[in-house]
Amino acid sequence: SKKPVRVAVTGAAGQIGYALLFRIASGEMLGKDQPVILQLLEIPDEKAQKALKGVMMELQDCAFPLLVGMEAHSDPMTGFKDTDYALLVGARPRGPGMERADLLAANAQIFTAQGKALNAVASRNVKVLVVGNPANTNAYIAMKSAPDLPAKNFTAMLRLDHNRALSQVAEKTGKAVADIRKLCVWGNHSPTMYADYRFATIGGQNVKDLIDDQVWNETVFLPTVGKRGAAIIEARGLSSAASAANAAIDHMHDWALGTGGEWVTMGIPSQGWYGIPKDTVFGFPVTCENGEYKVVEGLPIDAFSQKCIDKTLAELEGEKDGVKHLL
Ligand code: NAX
Repeated sequence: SKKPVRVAVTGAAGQIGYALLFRIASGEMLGKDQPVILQLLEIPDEKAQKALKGVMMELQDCAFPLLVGMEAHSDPMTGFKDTDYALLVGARPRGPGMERADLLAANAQIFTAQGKALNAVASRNVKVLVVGNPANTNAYIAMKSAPDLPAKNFTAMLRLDHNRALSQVAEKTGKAVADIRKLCVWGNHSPTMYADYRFATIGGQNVKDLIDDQVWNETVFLPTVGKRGAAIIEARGLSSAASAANAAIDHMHDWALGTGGEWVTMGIPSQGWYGIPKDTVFGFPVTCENGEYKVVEGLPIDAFSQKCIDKTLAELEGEKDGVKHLL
């Protein structure tokens, strides 16, 4: 049997953590033949640590055959020891009266410390996924704080936006989600993201021809995908959790085990692709193979798409500027 791998999850006692950990432990993320050791991180706060113990009791009660070890931590320097996969879910939410700059600063502190800890103690091949918002900028901060690790190993979650876009296209065309290929989402995990079905196909047919409605694209599709998080909060009274956890599973699963040539979206540090400045953590279409992602290059960018990409990029560059003095 395979050697166990170490999977660290921060914010383990939170909403997303509760929808995520059981699926990692059951093998849905890394495969039904891959034993895992969970390294669970929460803030030192007594209530959070107690809640974490409760989640661990439930994990234990599932008697997952693949769950061969489990640890509770409050310090990333111990929590990330030898970690192979790190899912950074915990972040500082925006409190009442909190300015954007305060939010960026509070999260910069968390992700600087976590980046430094990964740099010091994690596996040299650690694959990092940042879920906690602002996800792209938090991934950028962690990456910049871990100079001894490959920058390409730091990623942000755009997969929920990608999956939301798939479902909207399936609903609009009356086709099955499973048959949609070559869809992608560019940019920041925020309402400015640009979900792009120009290259998408369904059973060999062009989605653009099937829909053929730029007004729908601009006035229904993009706002629906972009504001889906807010719509979930409005309906459920709580932010997306199970769908976010599902997207995190998809992201790590595909990165580790490959996409068989299919496109998915990952937030990754740019190497200059499509004119996105180096190191900006941006959503790109990628394929994955042998544990590595590869950007789909050479796609034509029309004027409308360029405008959308410029807008989401400007937002990200603004966030980057906002944390520059903290790095
Ligand atoms: P919760 O508030 O339910 O849970 C967050 C948990 O993280 C809390 O238990 C908290 O104690 C813990 N935490 C905070 N700082 C920590 C630190 N420094 N180390 C370890 N643990 C820490 O939030 P939840 O609904 O689980 O959402 C978590 C994050 O995901 C939020 O930042 C949220 O905005 C973000 N999201 C990102 C999405 C994406 O697509 N990238 C979508 C869903 C979600 O909104």
